[in-house]
Amino acid sequence: MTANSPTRARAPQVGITLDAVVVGAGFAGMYMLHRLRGLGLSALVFEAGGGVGGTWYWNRYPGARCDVESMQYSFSFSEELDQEWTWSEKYAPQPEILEYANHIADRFDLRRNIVFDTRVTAATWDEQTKCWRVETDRGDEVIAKFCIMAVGCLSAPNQPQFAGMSDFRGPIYHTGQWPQAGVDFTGLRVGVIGTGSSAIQSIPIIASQATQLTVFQRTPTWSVPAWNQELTDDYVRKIKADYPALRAKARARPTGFYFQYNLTPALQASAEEREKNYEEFWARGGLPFLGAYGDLLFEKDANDTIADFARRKIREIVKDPATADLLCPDNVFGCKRLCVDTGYFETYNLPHVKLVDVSKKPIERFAAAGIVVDGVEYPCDAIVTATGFAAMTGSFDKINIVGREGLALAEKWRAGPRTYLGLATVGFPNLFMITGPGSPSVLASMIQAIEQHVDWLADLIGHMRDIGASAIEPRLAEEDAWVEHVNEVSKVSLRSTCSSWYVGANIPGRPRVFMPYIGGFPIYVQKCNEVMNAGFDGFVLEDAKASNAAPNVRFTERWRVPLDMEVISPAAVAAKRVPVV
Ligand code: N01
Repeated sequence: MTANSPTRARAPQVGITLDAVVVGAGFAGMYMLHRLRGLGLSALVFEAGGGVGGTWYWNRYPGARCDVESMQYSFSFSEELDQEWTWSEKYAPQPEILEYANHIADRFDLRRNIVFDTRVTAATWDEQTKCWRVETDRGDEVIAKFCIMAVGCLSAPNQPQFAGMSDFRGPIYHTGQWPQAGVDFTGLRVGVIGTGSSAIQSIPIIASQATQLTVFQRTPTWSVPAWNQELTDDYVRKIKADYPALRAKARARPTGFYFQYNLTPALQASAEEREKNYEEFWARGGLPFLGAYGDLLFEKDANDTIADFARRKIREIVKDPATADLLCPDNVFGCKRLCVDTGYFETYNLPHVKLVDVSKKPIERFAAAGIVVDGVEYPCDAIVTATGFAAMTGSFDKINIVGREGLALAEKWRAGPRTYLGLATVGFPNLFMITGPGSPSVLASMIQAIEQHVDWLADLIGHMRDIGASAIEPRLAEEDAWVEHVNEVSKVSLRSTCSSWYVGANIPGRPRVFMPYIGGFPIYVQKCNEVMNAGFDGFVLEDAKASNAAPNVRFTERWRVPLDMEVISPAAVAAKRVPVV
């Protein structure tokens, strides 16, 4: 792996003018940089971390791995890249994904335009020059025509402030800001707060090291076994023999990744048929378990059948009935992001692992050597807060983004994010978001969602250069209509019914708005393509010296896949028969 932090000691960059500044060097920022350079444009990426990888740079907690199959959780823009990289496991572990990110940076020679260890603090639109002034915590102040936010959807850690936190004598680790050197819990009494995806993955590994593990659970979580395994040479060879075909099939799916699912409604099957079908999908494991029937996220009665099945699985695994009861969720199955685990529920059969319910009596305080709940102190030498993120908008909140007429983005989004297609927002010309709120983003395979956005933006930016346009911004009517549509579509799904981070409800005080677009990746992509075909319909282009009717499409073309109409036709949506993961 190449050394990651070539820029730790450096003089600030002041006064340089660029075509684009990209904020963040995760997969989104790296691919954007690659495309911008391919267009012959000057670009600089600012990255807060010491290396590339974004989410995969920060989330180094034990057991971190992807839950989209690795052969699909990778870039698809380069057939050579697909052929030369080989994943070792069905679900890639974090170190391997980070290695892949570093490989991308090296292979496409990206590091020379990335400034590490530097956090963007402000971006201000200048109406005179039609440029953004971008400032950082290292004193940089650069001017760019385009400011592209590649800040990630789950990148701003949520660290609740518990009473007495500073009294605690041991270390406190947030899963999303894990120490680079790793943590060895051997011989320690450990407390883990939270039972979302990060906790589910880390708890079995922490339990294998700690002398005592206490898990503080506010809401029990649905989790499906990963059945992770090493990939055989034969399997990899078969996929690589026709990788483009798999990529194309994935692009046509509501989630942007391919798996087998069943479109029939759950309640049409007999109880015996359902049981058999759920067993088969459980045996395949992972997120595709939700594809067992077509209506599971639309009809509560249908959802109850999968929830009953999954509760029975928990009770079969967990030996102590009282602990099993506590671990059984009573909310809609898959309403919060479904978790995928390896040995999570089994961990509670270990004698040194204890589950503490904090749903009714919350954590009272941290003491010098433990956590106090309902007057009882649970001893801890180290505490892990697996308490999630300020999702979708949290990373925007950290930057003082000021658009036309002094409007702050934080102010505009006070009641919830408003965007056109999750790509841009009125009042902030030439400011783009990759997987922004209002786009499929976290409801699709992230890398595919990123690629589609970057390709579309690269075509837009190339087109603006071709026609001499100085600025672009959505029209208010189209933005309002899109926000309305995102909101309407979300109501079709049971996912909008619970207090998840999808709706900002995991953090007190955040507006409750369903943030990602749940209408399905291909339908969204089709909308983006239509907007482009119509000369960026819904946007206002300023100072165009040539016609803006026919964009020269370079990269978006590969996203024009035929829709798998059986699965995602508008009729299927209306009939609530679109499997969503
Ligand atoms: O965060 P979460 P995460 N007192 O928000 C609890 C992706 N991801 O980091 O549910 C006590 O899901 C909170 O309780 P509650 C994936 O999209 C992917 O685990 O709010 N508890 C919850 O149990 C995922 O969904 C992968 O009642 C408190 C937990 O902390 C997303 O990231 C792996 C509390 C937070 O769970 C976020 O996952 C990891 C408090 N004051 C993450 N505050 C893979 O690809 C919060 N909690 C596999």
